[in-house]
Amino acid sequence: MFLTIEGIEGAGKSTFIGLLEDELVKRGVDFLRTREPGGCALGRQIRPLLLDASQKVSDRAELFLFLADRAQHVADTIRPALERGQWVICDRYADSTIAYQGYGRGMDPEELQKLNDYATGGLWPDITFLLDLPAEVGLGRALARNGREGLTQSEGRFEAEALAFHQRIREGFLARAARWPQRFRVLDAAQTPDAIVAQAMKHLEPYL
Ligand code: T5A
Repeated sequence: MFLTIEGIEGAGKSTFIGLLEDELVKRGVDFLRTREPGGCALGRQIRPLLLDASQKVSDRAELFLFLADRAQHVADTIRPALERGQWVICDRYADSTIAYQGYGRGMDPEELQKLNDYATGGLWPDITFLLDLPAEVGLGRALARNGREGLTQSEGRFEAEALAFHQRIREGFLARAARWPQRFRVLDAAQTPDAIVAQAMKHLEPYL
């Protein structure tokens, strides 16, 4: 089972995955939690290049850094875990590239779909949970958290973008969910974390 979690900034993915892990442990599921960017050794070197707000990165360079991170992550981490029979729970994956670099930055989503196919060798998730909420709510949460944790400069390049950018990304995710309804499960991320996870577990019940 290859499970990805997607959403705009501050949608609550990390919080959600933490609670989901607890539920899966209770049910004896053998899983690997990972994330993008930065889910493998090479990716951990790429991640600061992408997220540091003081870096000036062109749109195309940004795209290919995310794709390089993903290609290596699939090869080193995701495929081996799936081949061992583990579930893989990945915080962001190819849908993020199409939402952020496509709908957010204005690159052609169809081209990005093909590039992701190439980078991943055609590996797409079995289920994608989209944590959906208004961009201003998510951004407000993310900025408050970054302020508390002092991440503004070193990991805040995307949070520093204008609200309209994040609204386009939300619309992009929702457009993808409408296009692939069998893969996507859209969860209302304005609920409490416990309520969101309870809803997700109902979707996973058939696979447990
Ligand atoms: N990106 C990534 C691309 O542009 N293209 C790509 O291909 C990929 C893979 C990654 C950045 O890179 C971009 C997207 C991102 O901008 P990141 O540091 O990994 O950066 O950041 P994010 O993935 O955005 O994750 P965040 O950590 O910012 O957000 P989360 O995980 O969604 O949110 P979380 O759980 O930390 O929660 C944020 C705050 O809200 C609270 C939490 O306590 C926390 O303070 N919260 C809630 N509050 C109320 N109700 C709830 N249900 C809540 N859930 C959490």
